[in-house]
Amino acid sequence: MKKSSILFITLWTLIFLGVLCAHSSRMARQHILFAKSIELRNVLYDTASSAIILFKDVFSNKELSDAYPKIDSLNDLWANHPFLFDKIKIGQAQASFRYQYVDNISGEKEYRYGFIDEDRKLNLNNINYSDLILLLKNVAKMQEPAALKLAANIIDWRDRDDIIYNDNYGNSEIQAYSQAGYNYLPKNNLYESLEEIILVKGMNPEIFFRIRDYITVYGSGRLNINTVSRAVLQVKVIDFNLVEKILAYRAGGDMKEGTFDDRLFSNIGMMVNDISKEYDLTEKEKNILNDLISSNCFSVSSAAFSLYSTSYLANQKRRGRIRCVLDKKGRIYHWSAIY
Ligand SMILES: [Ca+2]
Ligand SMILES: [Ca+2]
Repeated sequence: MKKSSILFITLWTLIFLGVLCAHSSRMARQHILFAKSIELRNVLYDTASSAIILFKDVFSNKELSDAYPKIDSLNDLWANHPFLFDKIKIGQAQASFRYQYVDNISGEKEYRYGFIDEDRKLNLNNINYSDLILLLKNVAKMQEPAALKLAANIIDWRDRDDIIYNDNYGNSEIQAYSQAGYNYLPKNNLYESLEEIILVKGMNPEIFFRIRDYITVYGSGRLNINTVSRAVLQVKVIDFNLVEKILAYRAGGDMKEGTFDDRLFSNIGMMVNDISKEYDLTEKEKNILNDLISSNCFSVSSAAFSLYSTSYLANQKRRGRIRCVLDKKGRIYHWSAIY
């Protein structure tokens, strides 16, 4: 009897100890995971700080060493420089400012290391109705009637009035949103983030994913002719041959973007002259360009830049990503982290 009760107590003690052990090892694991997520969060913050310092350095060096410091182009250091922007040491961790670039001449995709300028994209806060329709038709592959409606809705979101844009009957935005089952109204103010466009009536994730690389809410509101992408140029210029000539002029003899022989547009007023040195422009093409130049839609520099960074903790698979939009002075307009 005595023996069996000792056995009983021993068994229970063992079970208790076992449970205790399992519990504390689980606790310990949770502690380690928690510490690592704090570590990752710290690394992401440190990555953002390093990015801003590196970025400001690149531009202060550009002021000193670049023959055209006021011009931002695809062969600048900020656009692609693996030595500066890949495998950046941040304490025990490592970060990479990598993004996928599509060459506008060959259509080939490649990874580049650095920043993407926002002034190569159409600005949601000043894009006009006809450009929006073209963007939705060309890039989002929408049919004309649907593109017309959505373009109007995108403008209605930011315009101050409550009347549907370009509507013959002067129908109300408020009525349209409530009839479609939305429990909110158009903002009637400027877009502050890119994702805000998802709230617009008729917008869906599929359309958004197709156009998101070509639209922005940051930057000067003018298109940097040295960096603007083919799809955006096609919306703005329309004439296919003229788009080809602008891109070919920019890419230089090797017909590749972001290389040493790229040609810069240094003065918007000289664009027609510059292109004419390499390619014959028809009278129609010259008129198109001159109209665009006088509407003041182009510039030769960029005012905002995006960073996509992936950080890896040392010797681990854990990683986090940040997106950051900043200007040359290091002012941050947007910051988000994905753990
Ligand atoms: Ca409105
Ligand atoms: Ca080139």
